[in-house]
Amino acid sequence: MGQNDIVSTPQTKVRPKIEKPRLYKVILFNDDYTPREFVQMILQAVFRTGDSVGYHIMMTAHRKGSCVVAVYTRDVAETKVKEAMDYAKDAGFPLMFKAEPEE
Ligand code: TYC
Repeated sequence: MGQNDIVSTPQTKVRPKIEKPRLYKVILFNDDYTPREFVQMILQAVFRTGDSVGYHIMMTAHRKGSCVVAVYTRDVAETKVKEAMDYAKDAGFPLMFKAEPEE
């Protein structure tokens, strides 16, 4: 490089665009057949709600038709929905969960 060459620093910074992972809510739906205690057991075993939160989620679904259980990344939400519905199916109950993307 010659003595009079100008070395300029780049004016633009490279900022990689990092997208936040989309979150999925797990929704619990009411039905007329699954016992309340069984719903609570699933909420505690699969979604780690604890006693009191599990009871309130179950009762909200019972009274209003559905209730958001929790929010996860897509993989976790779908795995938990499958686990919960497999438990219910094995026990012969029609309990329904769905994973839906958040707006
Ligand atoms: N409705 C059910 C009953 O009376 C209990 C129940 C609650 C079922 C919530 C599903 O998501 C549910 N046995």
